[in-house]
Amino acid sequence: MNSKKPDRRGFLKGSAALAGLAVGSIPFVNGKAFAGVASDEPSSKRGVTPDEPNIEDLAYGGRSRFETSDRSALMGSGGATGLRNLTPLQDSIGIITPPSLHFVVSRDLHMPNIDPRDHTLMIHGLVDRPLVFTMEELKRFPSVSRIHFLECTGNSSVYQYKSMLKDLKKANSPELTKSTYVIQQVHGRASTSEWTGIPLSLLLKEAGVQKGASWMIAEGNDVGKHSKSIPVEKALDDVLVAFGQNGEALRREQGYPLRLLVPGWQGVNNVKFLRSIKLVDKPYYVRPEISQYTNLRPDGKSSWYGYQIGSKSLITYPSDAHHLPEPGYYQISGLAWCGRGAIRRVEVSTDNGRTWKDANLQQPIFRKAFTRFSFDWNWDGSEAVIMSRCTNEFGDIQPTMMEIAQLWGDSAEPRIPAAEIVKFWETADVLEFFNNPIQPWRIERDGSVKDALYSTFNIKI
Ligand SMILES: Nc1nc2c(c(=O)[nH]1)N[C@H]1C(S)=C(S)[C@@H](COP(=O)(O)O)O[C@H]1N2
Ligand SMILES: [Mo]
Repeated sequence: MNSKKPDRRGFLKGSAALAGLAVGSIPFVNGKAFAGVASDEPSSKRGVTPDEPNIEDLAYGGRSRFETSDRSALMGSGGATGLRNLTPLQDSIGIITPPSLHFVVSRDLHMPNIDPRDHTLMIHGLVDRPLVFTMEELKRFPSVSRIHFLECTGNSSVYQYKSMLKDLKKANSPELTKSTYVIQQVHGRASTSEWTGIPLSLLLKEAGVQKGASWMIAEGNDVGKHSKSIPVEKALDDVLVAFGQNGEALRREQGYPLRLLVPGWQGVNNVKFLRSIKLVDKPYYVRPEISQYTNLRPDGKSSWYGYQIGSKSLITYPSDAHHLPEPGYYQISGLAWCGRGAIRRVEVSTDNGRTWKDANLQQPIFRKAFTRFSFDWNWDGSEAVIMSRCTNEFGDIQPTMMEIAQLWGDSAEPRIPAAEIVKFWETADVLEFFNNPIQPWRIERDGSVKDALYSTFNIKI
């Protein structure tokens, strides 16, 4: 799955199109990689299986048994309760995350198994006509499909890195340590799907939002009744009441049969198993927006109500799950996204941030969705630090980890003095947010790839 060996002939044919690449001087992937298995071996040894699929394979298809990429379940909890299964971004292909690999964050260990015939959505509070919809009624409304990323508020935080170290220490398994990667464990709370649902604005129009209603409280039907305050302005803008994901019904772990999809906003807003929307005149200070999912400021207070995910990019290949077999040509590939709009530009540095060059962006580019970028690179075999940074359509540039602390909050909030940033992250036992740092990966001489960001903090667990 992680192997990215280009087919030699196909590659050479296409190589004329690679601008700026001195093709003649590149030691391409050498031929032995394609020698395959000696033909006198019995077919059973070559892994050849009978060609007849069984009826279950055809009724609802599964992947080839040779594909093993998965959402690891063990890591990432750091002792917190709930479900956390992380997208293997190291294996990501294109921009869409298959439902089976979409990350899962649920604050309950329980997961509702809802019969859609029993499920209803109530819209009430400050409305002219309180309404209750069955799933059947909801599906009669005109629906839309949109490609959007979903990212957990705490993705890519130093806290997640600490959690990973804690989990590994607890498990005390060298095997596990070897197969646990920063790209998945720290960054894997982000996925992109085509979501299908009804614009919430339509349903709110049906109910008639009253004048004083400035917020809505969305509530899910899980044991903990996960709830979130959301401004009506956003609700009327681009929020969906979604029942579909990548061409099929939502998966159970993604909130079957109905969830809120709040494009570009932190994951916590995207209430799964959605059963109630109450229009109100102020935020309700519910648990996930008060005691959790807020930033602790240096003055001990918490910064409250940050919503939008900033400009963010990440090289997914090569990353710390990969190994480069030899010097030569590699296509660096990665994902960029932003909660405010479309990605306009991605730059890549292969010399530890000294110089930057534009990457290619895969078209079409969707707003508030993963954008795939690629960059042709000839690795000369010496130690190299590679990284990407992106810019959105408004000119917002992805920051470094050091810059993030200074960007926190607005003028009303104290920023962390530059000299105290490192200490703050190393010692604060909080889940920090607005985590869109530039992620450097270090390629070592032996071809191994290491995280060159989180591991530089002196973290004691
Ligand atoms: N009902 C319910 N909705 C929920 C949650 C939850 O625990 N219960 N977790 C929230 C959080 S914190 C995140 S990051 C997203 C994750 O969505 P996913 O599991 O579909 O990836 O769902 C949000 N919606
Ligand atoms: Mo989350």
